[in-house]
Amino acid sequence: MNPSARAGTVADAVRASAPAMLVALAAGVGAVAGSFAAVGRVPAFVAAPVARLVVATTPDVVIRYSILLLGSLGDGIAFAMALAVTALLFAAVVWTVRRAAAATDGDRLDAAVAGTALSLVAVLVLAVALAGDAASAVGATVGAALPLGVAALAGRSTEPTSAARRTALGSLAAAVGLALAGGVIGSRRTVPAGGGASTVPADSAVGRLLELARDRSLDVAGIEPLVSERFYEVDINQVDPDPDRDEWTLSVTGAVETPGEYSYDDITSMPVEHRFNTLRCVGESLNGMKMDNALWTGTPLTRILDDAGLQGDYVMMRAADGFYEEFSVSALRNGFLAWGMNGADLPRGHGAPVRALIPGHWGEINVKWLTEIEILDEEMEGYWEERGWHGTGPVNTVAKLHAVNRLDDGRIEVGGHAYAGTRGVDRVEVSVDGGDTWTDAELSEPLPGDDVWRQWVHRYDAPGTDHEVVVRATDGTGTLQPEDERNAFPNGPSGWVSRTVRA
Ligand SMILES: Nc1nc2c(c(=O)[nH]1)N[C@H]1C(S)=C(S)[C@@H](COP(=O)(O)O)O[C@H]1N2
Ligand SMILES: [Mo]
Repeated sequence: MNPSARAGTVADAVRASAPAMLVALAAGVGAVAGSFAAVGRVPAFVAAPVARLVVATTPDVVIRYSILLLGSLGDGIAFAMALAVTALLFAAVVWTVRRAAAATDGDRLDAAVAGTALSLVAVLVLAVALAGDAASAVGATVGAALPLGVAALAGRSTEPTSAARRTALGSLAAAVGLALAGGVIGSRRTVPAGGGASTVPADSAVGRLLELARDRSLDVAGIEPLVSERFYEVDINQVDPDPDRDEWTLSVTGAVETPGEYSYDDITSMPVEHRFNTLRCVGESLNGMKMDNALWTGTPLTRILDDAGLQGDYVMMRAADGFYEEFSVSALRNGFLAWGMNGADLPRGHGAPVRALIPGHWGEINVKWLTEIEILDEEMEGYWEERGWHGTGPVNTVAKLHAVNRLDDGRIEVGGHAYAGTRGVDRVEVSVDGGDTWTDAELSEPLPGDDVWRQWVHRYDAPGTDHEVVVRATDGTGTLQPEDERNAFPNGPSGWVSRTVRA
C-alpha cells in the first residue's frame, strides 16, 4: 500500500469513529456538569479528587511558583485541567463500553441500547468511586444520560451519514447546554468562600470593635478600611475541604504528657476573645494585595497547650486538606483558634470550622481547616519549606502604596497600609522626590491587638512634573525597613515601595 493510500485509510477510520468519540466526549462533559449541578464545588464533586491528583503530580518547582506567586491564576489553570481530565475519564469509559457492545453479534439497535445502558452503569460506578457521594454520582449519571439520549433520538434517521452527523451534533449541543446550566446551578449551590456578610448587633462586643475599626479608618479613596472588605485567600486546594462541624475534631498528639481530642463544642465553650489580626502571604509581591485584616472570634491556645503538657520545642499543624506546617512552640504559645470572622461564622474559604492564627508570622502557618496539633522533639519541614520557601518566621516590615488621588484643591493624596507583625508600626515616611527628602505620613490610630496593620496617608502640593513617590515604615523596635528590593521567593518580599506619579 502506498503512503497516501494508508493516510487515506487512517483518515477514513478517524472519520468513521469521530461521531462515536464526540458522543462519548459529550457524555463525559455531561457527567462533570451533572455532578457539579448536584453538589457544587465541594469535595464530593467528581473532579475534586482529580484536582488533588493534578496538584500531587505537578512538579514541586511548578507548585512553588504557581500557588503562592500566581495565586488565583495558577489555581484556575489547575482546576480547568482537573475538569478536562475528569470529563475525558468519563468519556473514555463511555466510549469503551459502547464500542465493546457494538462489536457483539446480533441486532444493531439492541447492541446500541445495551451499550448506552451499560455505559451509564459504568459512569455511575466511576462517579461513586471518585466522589463517594450518592447525590454527586446520580448527578453525573443523569448528566451523561442526557447527551446519550439526545444522540439516540437524533440518530433515528434512515440515511447513515446524516444520522451520524446529527447524533454527534445533538449530543454536543446537549453537553454544552448541560455544562452551562450545571455551571450556574453548581456555583449557586457552593457556599461562598469569601468573607461572609455579618449581621452583628451594634451593641455586642464584636459590633463595638467593628465600629471602632470603622471610626479609626482613614478617609482615603482607593484603600481598604482597617477591616478588609475583601480578605485574600491562598491555599493548596482547587476544591476547599468542607468538614462537618459536628463531626470535626482537633487532636493534640506527639511529645505531650496527655494527648487530647476536642470537638467544636469543646473549643467554642472555652473563654471567648475577639482579636484583630492581620495576615500576609509570604508569596505576594512587594506592593501586592495578599495582606488583609479581620476581627476574629476564638479562644487562645494556652488552655489546650496547658492541658496537654508540652514536651517538645516544635509543632506540626495538620489540616483537612493534607496541608501541614511546622514552627516553634514559642510562637504557638501566643496562638489563637478562630471560629468566627467579622461577626459571622468562619467562612469555608478561610478554614471553617476552626483555623489557627499565629501572631506576627507569615500567613502560611495560620493553618486553616485545622485537625491536629502534633508536638515534635525535632524540627521537620512543612509543606512550603519542602518546596523551597522560608515562610514559617515573622513577617517583614512593609508600607504599601495603593492610593494616588488628585484632590479638589489641587493637592495629591497618597496612602496605603503598613504592617510589621507583632513589632507594630511606629512610623511611615514618604518621599515625593525619589528618596532625597522625607516627611512623616499621618497614621491611623492603632487598633487594639498585637498583630494589626495601620493605614497611612500623605497629602502634598502637586509639583507639576513627573515625580517618584517612595514610602518606608519603621517598626515598633525602631528598625527602618530595609531598602534592598528582594523578590518573594524564598523569604518574602522586601524593599521600599515606589511609584512614579505623572504631572
Ligand atoms: N489548611 C491550609 N491552611 C492554610 C493554607 C493551605 O493551603 N491549607 N495556606 C496558608 C497560606 S500560604 C496563607 S497565606 C494563609 C491564607 O489565609 P486566608 O486564605 O484565610 O487569607 O492560609 C494558610 N493556611
Ligand atoms: Mo501564604
